[in-house]
This record gives sequence, structure tokens and C-alpha cells, in this order.
Amino acid sequence: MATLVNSGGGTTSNDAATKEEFVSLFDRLKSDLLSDLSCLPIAQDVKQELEKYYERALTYNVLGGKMTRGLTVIKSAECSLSRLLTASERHDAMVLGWGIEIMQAFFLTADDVMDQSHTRRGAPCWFRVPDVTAANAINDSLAMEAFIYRLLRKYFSSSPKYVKYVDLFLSMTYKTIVGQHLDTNAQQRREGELCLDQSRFTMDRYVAIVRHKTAYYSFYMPCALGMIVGGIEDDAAFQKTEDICMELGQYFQIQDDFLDCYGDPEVIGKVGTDIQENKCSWLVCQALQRADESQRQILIENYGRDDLSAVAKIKTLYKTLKLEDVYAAYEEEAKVKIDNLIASVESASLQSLFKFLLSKIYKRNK
Ligand code: DMA
Ligand code: MG
Ligand code: MG
Ligand code: MG
Repeated sequence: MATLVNSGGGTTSNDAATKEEFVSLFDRLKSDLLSDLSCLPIAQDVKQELEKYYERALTYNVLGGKMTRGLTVIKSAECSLSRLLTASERHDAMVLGWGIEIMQAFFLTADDVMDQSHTRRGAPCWFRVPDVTAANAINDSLAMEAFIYRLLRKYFSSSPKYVKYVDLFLSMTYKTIVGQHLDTNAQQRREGELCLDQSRFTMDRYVAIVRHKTAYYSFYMPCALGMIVGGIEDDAAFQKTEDICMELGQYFQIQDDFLDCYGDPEVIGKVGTDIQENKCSWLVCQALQRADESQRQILIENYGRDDLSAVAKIKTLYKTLKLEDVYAAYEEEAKVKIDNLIASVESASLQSLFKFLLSKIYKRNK
């Protein structure tokens, strides 16, 4: 039985116990997906290979993260109902939570190819694993997307909420894909070569990128899924949730951009590539706003080059421009803005959901 803990406005279950229960459900869902594969009309020996491959792909790519998105579905359902969940509601929320975690894996395996990254969650990116390669990683990303819908079908096809769940996964996928497109194409390519085009790295473009690529699926989606589990139908409540989640998600991605340069790879589990990859990162947008003519020249000559000395020059410029202080001030500003937005939410238990999310990310170092 889950422990009762009063967290702010609503009654929610014990975090550690919930996490343990959530983790233990993964093996069950993985077996569901593998037995689904075993129904395909394929010769036994070939099928064994297939199952073995996907067992490995799922374990490698879905596990090892913080699982905040998945766990937030449960928290959101509890806050929406202002009570502990029944066993069946809890199970629903957990399956949906794993749906987001699989969605995250589907985007990350592709993102690492797109960003030419090296490590993820402390291990080589999936496409860098020698017997995997980008050819498999691309298809595995698509496979993980398909797996989400196999699970939704298995667990919810007879529920009146099925269409809502499917629709939310599809529309969040759509937004994230658009965001990833904007992210990849914020930079200019001249004759196939990346080059820094300062007129394109504006905060307006930045905000559009990060809301689409990160805020929707990482913040709005887990909250909205939990609200559907909790039976909320009021459009205004979803709109308010979206408004707050856009701010939370933007703050979260600014932190991700900061940590790409200043985070400890041992702690964040990945080595940053934003400078080499010419990314429209929050740091470069801030640098462009503050650079004088000669500093602008340093940016133009060195940003987006896969060369250690060029990266070092950019990092030195960031130091000169005191971007670490700019970031510290931004964090405080973001917290005040989000606190005020949260205070404007009518329902005390939804307020506690957003407070929980903010507390998860405020001053994070991983
Ligand atoms: C990631 O943005 C967004 C998605 C949809 C995966 P990113 O490339 O900055 O993420 P990371 O730093 O984790 O590679
Ligand atoms: Mg990336
Ligand atoms: Mg990326
Ligand atoms: Mg990043």
C-alpha cells in the first residue's frame, strides 16, 4: 500500500515507493512488446534473433534516465483527483508514463545521430555501438515510436479514453518533430558548410525551437496525460497547464544548453556538442546580444567548428562575457516568473503539481 504524504494542496503517494513500482512495471511492458513480436509469422530462429535485438534496444535506450516524465504522469493524476489513485488508475498512469519514456528514447536515439553526439546516460550513443550503426538506430527510433502504440492498444483499446491518449501522443510527437526540424535548421549552411548566421540566432527563434522540441513532450504531455487519467475535461485547465509548462520547458532547455557547456559530463552523462554542431543554443544567443565587433568576429570564425581550439576560443569568450553570471540571474528570474504563474492557478492540487516540477529542475546540475 502506498504511503500517504501530504504535499501542498493534494494527497500524493510516496515518491520512492512509486518509483520502485514504476521501474518494476518496465519488465512487464517489455515482455508485452516482445510477445507481440513473437506473434508475427516469422521462422522461429529468425524470431529469436529479433526478440533478442529489441530486448537489448529497449533496455539500452529506455532505461537509465531520471524518469521524471514518466513519474510526472502519476503525480499529475493524483493532483487532478486530489486523492491517492486506485490500483487500476495507478496502473494506467504508469503504462502512460512508460509510453512517454519510450517516446523520449525514440527522440533521443534520432537526436544523437542528428547532433553527432558521443555519449548518452553515461554510455555510447546507440548509433555509436559498433554492431548497431546509424542504419539500425534510425529504424530503432521508428520502432520505439511504433511500440508506444502497441502498448496503448493493448492496455487502452477498450477504454473511452483511448482516443484521447493516442491523440495526445500523436500531437506531441508532431510538435517535437517540428521543434527538432527548427533546431537542425536554425543554422545556415553555405555550400553545404555550417556557418554562424547571427541574424538567425535570435531569442524569438530560440523560444520557438525549445517550446516545440522540449516543452511539449517533456512538461505538457505528462501533466496532460495525468489530467486525462484524473478525468479532467475542462479545456481551460489544459490551457493553463500548457501555459505554465511552456515556461517550465523553456527554463529546462536553457538549463540543458547551459549544462552542455558547463555541466560535468560524469554527472549529466553526456559530452556537449552544441558549439561544434553550430546549435542555436541559449548561450550563443546571449553571447551575440553582448558581443562587440571583435568578439562577434571570434564567434563567426570559431562557432560550429569541430576543432578543440575553436571550441576553447568560444568558451573563453563566454567567460569574458560572464555568461555564467547571466545564467545565474536568468535562473532567478525564471523562478519568480514561474512562481507567479503557479500562484495564478485556481486549483491548489494542480498548483502542487507545478511546484513539484519546478522543484525538480530549479538549479539542477543534471
Ligand atoms: C533535445 O535537445 C530534444 C529532443 C527532442 C531529444 P538536445 O539535443 O539539446 O538534447 P541533448 O542535449 O540531450 O542531446
Ligand atoms: Mg542532442
Ligand atoms: Mg538536438
Ligand atoms: Mg542539449
